[in-house]
Amino acid sequence: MKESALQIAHRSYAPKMPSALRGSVCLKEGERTESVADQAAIKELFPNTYGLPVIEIVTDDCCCERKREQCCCEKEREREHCCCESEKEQCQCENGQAARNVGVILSGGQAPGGHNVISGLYDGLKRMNKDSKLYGFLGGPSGLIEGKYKELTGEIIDQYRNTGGFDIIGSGRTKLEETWQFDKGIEVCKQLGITAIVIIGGDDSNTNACVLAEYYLQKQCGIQVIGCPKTIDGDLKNKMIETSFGFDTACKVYSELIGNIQRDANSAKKYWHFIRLMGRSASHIALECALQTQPNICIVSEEVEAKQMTLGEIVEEIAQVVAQRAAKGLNFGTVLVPEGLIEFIPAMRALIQELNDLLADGKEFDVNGLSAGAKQLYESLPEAIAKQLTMDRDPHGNVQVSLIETEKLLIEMVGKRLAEMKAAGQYTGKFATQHHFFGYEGRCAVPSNFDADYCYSLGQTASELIAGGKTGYMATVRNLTRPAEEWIAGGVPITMMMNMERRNGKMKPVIQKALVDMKGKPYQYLVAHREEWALSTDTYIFPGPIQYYGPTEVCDQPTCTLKLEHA
Ligand code: FBP
Repeated sequence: MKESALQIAHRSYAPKMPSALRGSVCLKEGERTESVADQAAIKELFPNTYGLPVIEIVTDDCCCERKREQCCCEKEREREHCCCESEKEQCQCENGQAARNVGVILSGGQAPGGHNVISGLYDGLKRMNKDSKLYGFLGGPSGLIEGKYKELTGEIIDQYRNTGGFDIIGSGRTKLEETWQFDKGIEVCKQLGITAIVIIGGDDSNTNACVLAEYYLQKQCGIQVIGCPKTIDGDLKNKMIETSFGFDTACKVYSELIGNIQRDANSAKKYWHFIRLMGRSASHIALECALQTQPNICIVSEEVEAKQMTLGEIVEEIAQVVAQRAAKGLNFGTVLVPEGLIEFIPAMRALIQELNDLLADGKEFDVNGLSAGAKQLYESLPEAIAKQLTMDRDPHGNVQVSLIETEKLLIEMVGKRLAEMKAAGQYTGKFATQHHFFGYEGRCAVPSNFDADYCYSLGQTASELIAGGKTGYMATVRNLTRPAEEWIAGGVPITMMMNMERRNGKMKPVIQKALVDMKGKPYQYLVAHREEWALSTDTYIFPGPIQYYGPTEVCDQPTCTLKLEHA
């Protein structure tokens, strides 16, 4: 296969890591934890994995009593001291780890850096014992239950270091939630001698990882389960998880494209560009791209919901900005539209819910099955959009928002509103438009240095949690706005992030999804600046492409969201 120059050069990029992960390590346990809400219910559902302590991975000076007690080699246990440098080098603690067979699964949508999680995991396992093996389950969680796998050898891993995509083993959206699936998993793991599984996924996949960990503990089958926080959407974050991997790269790719469009708009001065950005539910991607590029308008779904806005009100706000710019002779601009918007407009959400019920279990769609209000709204939508709303749901029962062309809907409605305003003498400009949807352009991009480093560290962290016998944990790396050497690696019990939510009509334990925080600094920054951005021509920012080689202030910066949140 022919490779690009960057691909060849980048293979030898050595990801930066927290210094604590470099040598011999010790797992330092914190206080016992509680779930974010619904403690009694979560505790009852997860009797074995509830309340576990948070873990921090620290450098082991190799001389503490505990380490010597845990040390697996006899010779080492007999030692009085092994704390001097030369002793540390000879120390058998790491090399004395038993060989392990571990399975890894990529779950859900692609996110840049997944290959580095796997290479970090592989290197971590091999460093502990060169006879350890890593098996990749093919095509996502279904690979585990169908017994479809491949052994990931050093040769394979080397081809994928620092590359984008999930193609090393593929991904999928099969839900792991039924007992028969868990039992099938045990069977397959036993055949391969696998004693730990790493699930790289978003909130739903990590919830399922926890359910699996709990089940395997109950069954005492000797299989640990560790999760890793993935999703470009950026909505898997909380007190312990600063960001999910892939968000950084995806936002940088989209911001480059938005910046390029803004330069074009500012040059030709003839188009309004409506740009829809991926992010199934939360608006983190749209918000981050707005912070990076300063567009004229950025819609935030969470704000729409908080203000209970109607579609008509959103359209009115856009039309007013278009008219104000036109009055200044500026018949061009940029509008960022979050992919999930449609579900945050109260009336649309109600319609979608009715449609979900109507379409459940593959039923034929009949518009007369809708309530009077929902039917009226459905029939008022442009035909194409109405059709898109009735398309197949994903395996989690969600409407596939990436298939709904909200940007076109807004263009059509804003156009109509401007025509009315023109007739009433309130607008004299021109409204020529272009529409864009950025999603797939960024999901498999070559990971930014931030994501390459973060992901490799997550993989190494997962290997340490496995070696420490942990299960029901998510690998974490924190302190991410500091240089990588100062990052803090560890593990957080997945139950700590859970609450009870209604899903498909039933209360279920799930990891709380992080929507844009209206009181948070990133959103507040947008609010403080958006009026200025709406009417100006010289506030656009043009970030340019991701840089991999060069000064650290160009190549290693985290997202604006992360910087503002941790300022
Ligand atoms: P995950 O939540 O699985 O990470 O997926 C994120 C995402 O990229 C969303 O932004 C988007 O709505 C969805 O996947 C699209 O998925 P698909 O390509 O499977 O339709």
